[in-house]
Amino acid sequence: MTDTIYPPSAELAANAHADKAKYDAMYAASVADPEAFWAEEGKRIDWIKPYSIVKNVSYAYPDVSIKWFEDGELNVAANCIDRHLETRGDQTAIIWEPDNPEDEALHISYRELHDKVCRFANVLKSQGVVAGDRVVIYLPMIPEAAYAMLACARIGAVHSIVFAGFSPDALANRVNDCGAKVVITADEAPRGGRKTPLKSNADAALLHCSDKVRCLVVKHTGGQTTWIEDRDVDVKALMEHVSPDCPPRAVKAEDPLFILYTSGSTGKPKGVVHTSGGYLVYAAMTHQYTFDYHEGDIFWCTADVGWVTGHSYIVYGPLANGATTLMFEGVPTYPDASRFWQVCEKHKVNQFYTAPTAIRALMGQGNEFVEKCDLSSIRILGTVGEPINPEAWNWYNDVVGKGNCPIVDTWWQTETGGHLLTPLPGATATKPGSATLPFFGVEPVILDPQTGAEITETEAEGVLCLKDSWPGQMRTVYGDHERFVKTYFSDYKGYYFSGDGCRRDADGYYWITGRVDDVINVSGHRMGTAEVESALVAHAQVAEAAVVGYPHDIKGQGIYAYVTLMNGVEPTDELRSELEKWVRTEIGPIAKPDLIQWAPGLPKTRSGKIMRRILRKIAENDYGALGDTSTLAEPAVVDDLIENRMNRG
Ligand code: 6R9
Repeated sequence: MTDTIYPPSAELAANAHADKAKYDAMYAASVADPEAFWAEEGKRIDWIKPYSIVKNVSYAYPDVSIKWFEDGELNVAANCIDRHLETRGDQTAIIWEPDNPEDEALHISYRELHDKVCRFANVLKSQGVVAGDRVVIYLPMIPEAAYAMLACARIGAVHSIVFAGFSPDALANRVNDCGAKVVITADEAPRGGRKTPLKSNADAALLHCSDKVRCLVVKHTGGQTTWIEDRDVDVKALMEHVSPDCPPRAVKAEDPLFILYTSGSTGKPKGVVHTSGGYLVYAAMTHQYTFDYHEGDIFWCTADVGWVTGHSYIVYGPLANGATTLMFEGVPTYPDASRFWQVCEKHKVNQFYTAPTAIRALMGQGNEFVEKCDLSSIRILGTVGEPINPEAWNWYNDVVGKGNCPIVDTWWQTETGGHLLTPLPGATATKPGSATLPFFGVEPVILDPQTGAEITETEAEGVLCLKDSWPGQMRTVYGDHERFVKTYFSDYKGYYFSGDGCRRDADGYYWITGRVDDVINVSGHRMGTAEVESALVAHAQVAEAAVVGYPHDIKGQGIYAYVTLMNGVEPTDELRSELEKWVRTEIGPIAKPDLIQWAPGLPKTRSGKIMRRILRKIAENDYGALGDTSTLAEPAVVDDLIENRMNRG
């Protein structure tokens, strides 16, 4: 099969930050002499104290240590706000589009952003938050989420955003793991016309946290909430009273900027730590090149700030570049399936960045929702979060982009801080479904999963690793450096292991084939199968559970749970819905199993390990090829699961 190739138009190449010749030359320079390359690129942000050491990295197991610009000092918020005041104080920094299209959008200028962030920072200080303290942010997609992030950065506090769709339990676990001093939340989160009671979720979570944790509440909808004197603080009211002055605090390049929890192959989410200097340089640089961002462009990333994509490409990257960034409170299908396109038309969006799951869902609604909107402002389309199937890619290209907008399929991770594999709009010919080529300074390698040897032939298939560091790389797992080393550097010594499988074609293009560990990707959200399993077995009537992913038309992967009930418990449809509800409340709606199959037994090795490989095959209806089943303790279990697969629902 030959792939269709879409080269950049001559016009785009001529006006872009990089054409092919520049990409080739700059890429070669970036890997030939990373120190010199990043010494120069580091200057794209302002330093209070310039760095003299650029890179100090060891991938050597077990003494992994990653430092960039380590003797430099800066302030991230000053880079995202203050340095723009003189030249673009009145330019819009953030356009906020509310859930309900009848409500008014906000245009927040850099000057206003400065005022709000300084006040928010002073509110944090008034609650005793000092540099190095952790602040959990549990907010909807409202401007206060960006103010809170930047306020933390301004005073050197470390934020940890918990996605507003997560349950009280998930919130409590994160507050406790990072030892947060305050939790910032809102009364309610409107989304798609419905309201989530965020404050009451926070109340429920805080029952399981130290009673010293303060709760800062943004009154957003004005909905009723309980109020605990001495613990709860009305943020907006206090912002009116505090001073609008808050000098940015100089922090070291390697001081943490944020912690973001993400799912791994074992039960407990990991607190991914990103630091200040390298992260900001990398977020800003990738935002500029990948989206070919130019002065005056309106940039829209549809992610939630609860995910890394929102951190790097709604807040830090765009604001460091002085862009206008759009923040959307709602969902793609409310009030109807044209909402994304209406917002693009209304705000004249130039770069639009979303996830394949949203593209597939909208594609299913028909072209008329797109065609009735004027999308002529859009120049670049982007995708992130999971592999995009060529059908969705082509629809995005033809129907949304009218064949004129390059698609940047960006492969990266919470751990990587910014794009690692991506086309550049003016430089890279694209192929539907491929994340194409490495960004500057990034050295991907494909290893044989069994031997760990690097496959040097151009055409290769195996696991995707990185040979050396880039400034946006995570530095550690919060509170557990050993886990960091074990997770990413122990399987393939000397490399960063991404957890993804990958193929490299004859042109050297990379094609991500999906996770090779027990992580599944549901609508672009990472779920550890172990997390869902431990939620299920926490139910009194469940004896055992095994969770795998299976192909799902819209979500990419769906969650398939095999559940063994306690002796004597009847499998009923009521119990099935109860378990679905149970997982929703234990973790959050995104973790609800799509299918539950009752399993009297699970296939295990003689040492008691569940053979998920077999369960995945059954979930995929691929039982002709179960592979080696000779190590099974009780082979009959498998026949039973195949026979009874129709009782899944
Ligand atoms: C940014 C983000 C990371 C995992 C990653 C991979 C998958 C992300 C992708 C992609 C194919 C792309 N992934 N982008 N797979 N093509 N363009 O999504 O971070 O939530 O940590 O997920 O998502 O499997 O390992 P995160």
